[in-house]
Amino acid sequence: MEKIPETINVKDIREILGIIHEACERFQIIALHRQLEAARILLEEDPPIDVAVMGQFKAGKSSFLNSLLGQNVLPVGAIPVTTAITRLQYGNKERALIRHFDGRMTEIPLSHIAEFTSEAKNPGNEKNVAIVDIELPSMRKYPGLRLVDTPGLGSVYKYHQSTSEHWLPAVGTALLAVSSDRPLSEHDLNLIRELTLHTPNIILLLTKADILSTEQQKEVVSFFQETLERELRRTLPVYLYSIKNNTELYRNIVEENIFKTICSNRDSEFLRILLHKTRSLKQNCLSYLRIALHASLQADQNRENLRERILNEKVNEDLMREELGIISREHQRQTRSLIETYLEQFKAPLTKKVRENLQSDIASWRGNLWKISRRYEAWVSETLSSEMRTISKNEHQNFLGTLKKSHAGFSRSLEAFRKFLGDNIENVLGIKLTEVDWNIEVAEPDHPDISFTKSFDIHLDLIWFLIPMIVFRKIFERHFIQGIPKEVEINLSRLAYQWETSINNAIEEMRGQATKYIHEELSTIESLISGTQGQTNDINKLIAAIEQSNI
Ligand SMILES: Nc1nc2c(ncn2[C@@H]2O[C@H](COP(=O)(O)OP(=O)(O)OP(=O)(O)O)[C@@H](O)[C@H]2O)c(=O)[nH]1
Ligand SMILES: [Mg+2]
Repeated sequence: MEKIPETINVKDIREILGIIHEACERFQIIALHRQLEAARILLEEDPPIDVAVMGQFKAGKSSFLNSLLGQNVLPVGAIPVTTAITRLQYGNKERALIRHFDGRMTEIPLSHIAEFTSEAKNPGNEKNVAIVDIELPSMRKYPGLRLVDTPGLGSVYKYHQSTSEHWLPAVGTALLAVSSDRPLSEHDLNLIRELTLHTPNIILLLTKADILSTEQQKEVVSFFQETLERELRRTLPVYLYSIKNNTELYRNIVEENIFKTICSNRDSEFLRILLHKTRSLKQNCLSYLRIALHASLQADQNRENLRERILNEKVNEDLMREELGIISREHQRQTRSLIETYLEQFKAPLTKKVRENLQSDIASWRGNLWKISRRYEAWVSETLSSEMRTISKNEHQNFLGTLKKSHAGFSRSLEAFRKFLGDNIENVLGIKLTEVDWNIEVAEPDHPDISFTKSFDIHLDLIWFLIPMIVFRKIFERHFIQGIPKEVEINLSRLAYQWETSINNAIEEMRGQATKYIHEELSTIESLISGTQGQTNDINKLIAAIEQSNI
């Protein structure tokens, strides 16, 4: 007999049933719904213990119950009869309540129950009877119990079998009726296996014992035990019954050993049954969850494989970053010399032009050396700034070589990346990556702010008061004019430097765009591949929670 550990209480059962319920909902374990519902009803409604008589059709189930009650309440017959689950419990007056599948309930006189529970009057359960509840004063002798008559198994009426099987998870104690003329079939063994999931109490009832001699009865009983031992590795109590011979004797034995025992320990029996159902649910739920876990692990593995095959070394983000970095550095390095080389052609004509202008302008400048020097500085600054602005405005399109080349480099690199990624996705998943416009916008470099600053080496003008201009004027004029080529060179070089900074910044900006494209694309793909993940953890948590329960 299954022991109830002292530490077990209803709270623990409620808790584990809650977890099992959650698991069933989460993973659609429909197979356990009936079992879970049966346990929930026991827990929430504390109903009487359902002592159900089950077994093959025509085994004498209904006859046995009538005989027990000393009253012909249930319809019996030589052909398959019982068509609906019929529960009998104590009530101070006789009455019968028909519960229909649609929730309707009707009360009928007890004498009319065959209209609803027999195949002859309710063929194929056309009246949609879910359960018939009968209340009888004679049930007073079985307090806390409900006797349940069930449709027989194995007859031509498949509906009878499915009705009983559907009800099975609700069973409290099972009396398996086996007729003396058909001792223990494969059906009976299967029923025992099934019952084992739902109740700790299975008792064999050898009905129609009158058709066997005492010797044959003994033979049948030992045949039962041997078969059970061999097939199921267990023994079960066996009781005899007959409505024809020695009925009184059989009834007393059955009442004393089965019914009285249950009635006098109703509460602990009830808890034992609930505990059995809960443990069975626990085991079943665990085995379903292990299947789910297996599938989930497989899915994780598949996802990991997919990930590796799609995001392989060719579409590796770090490598792409590196490649884009190389492209930008390679071109940025050349920007300055490219511009300087281009500007070379302006040097001589510009020098010539500025010199000539200075020559003609300087003759009219008056004042001492200090004044003429300031004038010179202002003149050079103004003239060259304006020349540089003109060159910058007219020629800057010719400075953009490295910008254009790096744009082409980035675009090629992105295109190759996108192709590898697309090919991988197509190979692995068989789907095409949608075309996207991956053009890098050419960043327009800022126009540098061109302005000239003073660039004298020797500050002769600081000693202007010592120098008589009347004598040295020509020398200084020559000195200023000779300084022009250097001024032109410095200005052109500065122009080149300013454009270099601006262009290289633009290249850098394009590299940023390309890196961002790649990052976003890979993150998207990655999250799509691993999007469905997360079940493994949840399943493991549920398994652990169920295993930890001390039920
Ligand atoms: N000889 C003998 N016949 C019995 C005994 N009990 C029942 N019968 C007969 O067996 C037949 C079937 O009895 P039921 O009680 O209708 O059997 P059941 O198991 O309820 O049948 P279903 O409801 O169709 O599954 C009837 O003809 C009964 O008279 C018994 O103890 N001895
Ligand atoms: Mg019957």
